[in-house]
Amino acid sequence: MGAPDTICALASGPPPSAIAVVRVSGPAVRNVCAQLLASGLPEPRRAVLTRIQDLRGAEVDEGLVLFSPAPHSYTGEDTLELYLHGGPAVIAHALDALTAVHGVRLAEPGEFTRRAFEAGKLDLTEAEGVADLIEAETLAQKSQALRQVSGGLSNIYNAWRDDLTGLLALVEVMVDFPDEGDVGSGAAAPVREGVARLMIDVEAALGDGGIGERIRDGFRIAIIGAPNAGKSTLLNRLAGREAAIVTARPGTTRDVIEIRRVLGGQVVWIADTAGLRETEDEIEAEGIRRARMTADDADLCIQLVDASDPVSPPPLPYPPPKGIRVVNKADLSGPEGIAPADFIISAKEGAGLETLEAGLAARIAALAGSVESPVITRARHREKLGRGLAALASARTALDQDLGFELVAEDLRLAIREMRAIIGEIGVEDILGAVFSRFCIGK
Ligand SMILES: Nc1nc2c(ncn2[C@@H]2O[C@H](COP(=O)(O)OP(=O)(O)O)[C@@H](O)[C@H]2O)c(=O)[nH]1
Ligand SMILES: [Mg+2]
Repeated sequence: MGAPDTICALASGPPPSAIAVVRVSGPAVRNVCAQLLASGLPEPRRAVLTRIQDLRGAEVDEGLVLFSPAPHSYTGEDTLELYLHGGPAVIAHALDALTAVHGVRLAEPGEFTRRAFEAGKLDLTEAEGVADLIEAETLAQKSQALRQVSGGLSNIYNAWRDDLTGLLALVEVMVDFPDEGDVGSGAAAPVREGVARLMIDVEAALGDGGIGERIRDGFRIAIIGAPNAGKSTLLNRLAGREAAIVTARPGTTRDVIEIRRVLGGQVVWIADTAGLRETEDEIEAEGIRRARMTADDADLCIQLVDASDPVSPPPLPYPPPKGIRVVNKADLSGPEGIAPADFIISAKEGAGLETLEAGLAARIAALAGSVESPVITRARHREKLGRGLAALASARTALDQDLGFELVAEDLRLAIREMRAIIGEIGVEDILGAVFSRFCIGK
């Protein structure tokens, strides 16, 4: 295997900006310094002000540079950072000058972090945390990502892996020396206890209501109700724009329309859905099927009722706290005509909207606060942890039914594999591309 390419990229935001940070990492960094910096190779980890030029000697800019020699850098390789004036022409000239040096090319998205992962600077959950931190929009997303970057999840998964490895060692002794001492139910007891204890912890992590994923990806609120109840009007109000088409004609909304906003300190997706009614129309029927799916999947479901509609609303299956009964078109009806509701609004005129928003925000905030530090922040973790739990359950069955320690050992090995896959110790090739390609370039 030859030396890896040296990569470079703009690491700061799009120009123009006050300062642009260009990052270079790899074995050619020392050449870059020798050929492009008037200062030559800067003293390690010291900001140095220098003229930067291209290979023909034309000035690129004057700015600070920072050299971090391997292995004490983000990527574990020799790394150079250039702090330039943040104009598009400066950045373009700098990247041209860098890539003209032998062995230097532009970086792929996430390639710096991928190198950090491959150098063992970060495990996979920490690298995922880096991506989440860069994309974090709410404080809740930020603190969850930061905890993940600093090993908050790795510590838990590592501890489970280590516990499992300890149990496996006990079981392997019993496989290897079945006739020695008091092997049998007595010797199996600590294994049985260990498996039971781990199952409780893993079940608790899996039973978190998906809060970690919701904080990261957004909570979900569905608006459901009869045609013409004013669902689309309410969505537009909550969006602050005309996201959905509003007409007096029932059955206008056929697909699920979602808007994204911050509510109660959390990212929230609010979905407008097709009105629930019996219909012969194939497209509308599909819309209604999607409406039910969206509602099933939602954390909160606004069940919208038209105060002026004498027809009784369709069955609304979600009890509180998920189901929130909202009566709309209060402007068309005297207070005496209004059925009991959690909120009474006029989506068209805006009455009661602030109270409704505050109520939704409080419910979302309560949901988000219901789990202190979620262990699972992505579907990837949930899937693997679920498989780990299944392997533990199988180990318990093998112990209970005395099916032999070989089987127990095999199940424990499976569970260990799942933990190691979560932190990226094994089986990562297929997912690495997926994880890192979603990073921005320069990270
Ligand atoms: N008077 C009154 N009309 C409303 C109110 N909300 C919606 N509408 C009207 O009811 C009709 C149906 O609204 P729309 O939002 O399309 O209902 P959807 O079918 O539930 O999405 C439209 O003509 C709206 O202008 C309201 O609060 N008061
Ligand atoms: Mg509609």
